[in-house]
Amino acid sequence: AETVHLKDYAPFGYLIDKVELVFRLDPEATRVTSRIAFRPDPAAKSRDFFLHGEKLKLIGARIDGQKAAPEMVKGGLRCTVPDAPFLWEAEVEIAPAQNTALDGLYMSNGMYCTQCEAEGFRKITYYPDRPDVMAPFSVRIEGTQPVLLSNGNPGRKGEGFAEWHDPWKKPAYLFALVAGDLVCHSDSFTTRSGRRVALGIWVRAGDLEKCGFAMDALKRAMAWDERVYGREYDLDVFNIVAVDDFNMGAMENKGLNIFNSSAVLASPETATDANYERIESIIAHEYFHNWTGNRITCRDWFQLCLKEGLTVFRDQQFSADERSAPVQRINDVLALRGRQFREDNGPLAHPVRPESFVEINNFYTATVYEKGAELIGMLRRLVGEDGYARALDLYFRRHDGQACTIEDWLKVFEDACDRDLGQFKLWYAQAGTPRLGVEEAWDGSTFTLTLTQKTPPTPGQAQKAPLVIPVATGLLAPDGSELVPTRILEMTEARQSFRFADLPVRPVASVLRGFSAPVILERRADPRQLRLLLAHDTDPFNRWEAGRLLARNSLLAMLRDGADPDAGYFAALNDLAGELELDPAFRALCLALPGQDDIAQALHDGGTVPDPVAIYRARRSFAEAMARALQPRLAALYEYSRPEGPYSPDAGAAGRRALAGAALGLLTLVDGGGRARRQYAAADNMTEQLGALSALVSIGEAEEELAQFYAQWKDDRLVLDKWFGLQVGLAGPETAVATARTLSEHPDFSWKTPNRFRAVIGGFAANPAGFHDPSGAGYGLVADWLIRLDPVNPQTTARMSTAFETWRRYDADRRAQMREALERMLATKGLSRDTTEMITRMLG
Ligand code: DPP
Ligand code: ZN
Repeated sequence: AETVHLKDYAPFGYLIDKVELVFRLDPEATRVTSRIAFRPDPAAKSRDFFLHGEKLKLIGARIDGQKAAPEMVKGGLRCTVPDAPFLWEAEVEIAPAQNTALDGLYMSNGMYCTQCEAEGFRKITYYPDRPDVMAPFSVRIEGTQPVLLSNGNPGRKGEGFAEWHDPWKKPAYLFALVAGDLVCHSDSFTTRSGRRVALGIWVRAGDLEKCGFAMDALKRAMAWDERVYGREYDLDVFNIVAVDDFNMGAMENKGLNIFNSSAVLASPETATDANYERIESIIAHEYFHNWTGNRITCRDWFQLCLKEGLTVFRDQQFSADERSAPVQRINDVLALRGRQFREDNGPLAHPVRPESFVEINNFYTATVYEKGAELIGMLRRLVGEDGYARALDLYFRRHDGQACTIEDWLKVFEDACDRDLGQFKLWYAQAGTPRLGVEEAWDGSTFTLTLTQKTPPTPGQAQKAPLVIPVATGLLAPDGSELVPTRILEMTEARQSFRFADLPVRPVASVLRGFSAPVILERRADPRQLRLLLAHDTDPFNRWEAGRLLARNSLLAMLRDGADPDAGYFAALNDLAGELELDPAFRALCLALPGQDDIAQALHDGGTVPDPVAIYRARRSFAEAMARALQPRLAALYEYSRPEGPYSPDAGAAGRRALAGAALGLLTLVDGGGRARRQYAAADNMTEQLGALSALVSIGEAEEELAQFYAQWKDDRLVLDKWFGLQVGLAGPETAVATARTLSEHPDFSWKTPNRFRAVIGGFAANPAGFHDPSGAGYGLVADWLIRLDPVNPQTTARMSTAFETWRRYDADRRAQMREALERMLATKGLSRDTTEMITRMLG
């Protein structure tokens, strides 16, 4: 397979004035005719008329009405064309019912839908399928389905057809079409300049009652983008369609977002608080793309973070505003550390703006998205809120309607804020997580912090240069009062000292407040200082972080030296958990333990080979000790935190349920399961039903409830995913492999549906105690399923192969077993380009 390089970018030789498409839908033989008005681009050097096309049957092509004779080449066609404006017409045939890869035009439960990002449009017709080619599209759909949708504004409509016109020029990856028997949850939004926009969420008949929350989130997102970024919506309609078979969360097609049904549908009985929160953030994310992605798009796929990093940053800001900012920040950092740090410290590490790829779908990664968002956050910290606002205004003014690069993005900051960002740009080019070291000195009145930075080598990048790192820092007095409020220490060198003069006492430093940069803080932590920060830090993130470090250090000591759980930590946590004025959602986060993978990485970083089974056991006994030490407190929290009255998904009520749920999870480890069983029986919402069930599964006492849950929910796909996921995800080391095996033989394991595959195989692979079973059976099971899925759906297979990315961390036996599994997959005949690239890089 060929590698594509950023440095080889060359513009296409032609501009497109308009695109007209006609679809005559048929599951086995859909006809697509295209009429495309091309003209030579005076600014471009190349006159290579190459159109992408894959899995297309060409019926015929004409240029200015004359039969054309294109040369069929790998990945598309070439043709001799006039050196003047011309009309290209082509007719192709495709078979959406045969398209199991869910890329291009495909079918899901009898409904037609599309996914074109990144390179799916070339499976629909011949086209310059690259994001820097933008054009206005008109679409006519002919089909018997009652609902026929495409991008833009609706045009003529009649028996068996509908027409759509999108006035905004767009790249082909934003094209969408939907045809099916759908019903609509409608509403409207009036923009601040007074234009009325018709909003629709399109679902199957039985799901109509589950659209209200997504609609409400959409309207809040529209208002927020006007208020905070001055961005107004720009079409007469905005439609969202829910689809059961979908490779990702959702897609921001212009005016016609297509969503995985798991990211839209919610009712109190079927969705958890976490589901509601995810729906709100994905709805906002896709909506925000209308400006950051659609109006201003990417020049090429190497610039993916231009739209994704910024749009993730914007959706995180939105959630922080709509909910609790500290809780949002902690959750964002947990996700970053859980996925991006893991990626950035293994064989798949790559820069936020990669320099080469084989399959672009493999680069929709935590690094591009989540680290990409962190870079925006750092920029904002460095130039300040006002500078950020000026830069964004300039970005929208200067680049509307263009396909841009990271250079364009940074230039608006340089121009708007009069600042050189040459060194900052390294963050986009250099992979790996910087390690930030901290040394302290005290001379009786001046406190000196010496910071060091070092980024370990990553594949293809042995040497690393120092980065600009904004280190938000404050100082506390030993009595817990704040001596010096937060200031940004701007680090630009490998080693740098910062002085705080004229202090009355030696302070305790609170470093990297709010997690002001995506780095690993390496600091020998004195437990007394950490307990002080846990009790008193004015920065909520660092308060939480102090507790997390105490828990982690205690777990590491248990695993390395057989130490007992840290009673001092439990006492401090007990006090914090009882602070009634503290946000319940925040307290719930403080009661959560570091994850198993987090501990494995910490052991590895400290030079100890992690044993996942030992980690599982240590974590369990730590949790039991914690439950016993905090029992009265937890019992009270469980009793009094739960909100009263009918279920509401708002942040306040969800936070109270989260606190009660955290208490229940711990109490169940020591109370025999009585509380959980009672809660399960009484629950009237999925958050409490699933919370109780999870607690019971964790202690292996859930047989009856699991059977009851299945009987109650077997006809609801999204809920059944939870039933599968929870069993494979929570099973202990003795039963995990057997559970996964049994459930993968279950008649409801419809493995071709990505959501179900992710729930069962992905859920199991994310259970370290099962996946890393010493027999190697866990690796074998996952590898077998990936080999089976690959020919059906390469994108999802490649994504899930990352289960193996940490293989070098483990002992010789496990390493050998994982390598063997990877090599077996790689040796599979006909393995997709997607999966081949991922495994090759992991073995590399
Ligand atoms: N649908 C994906 C996202 O919104 C890709 N654009 O991030
Ligand atoms: Zn996105």
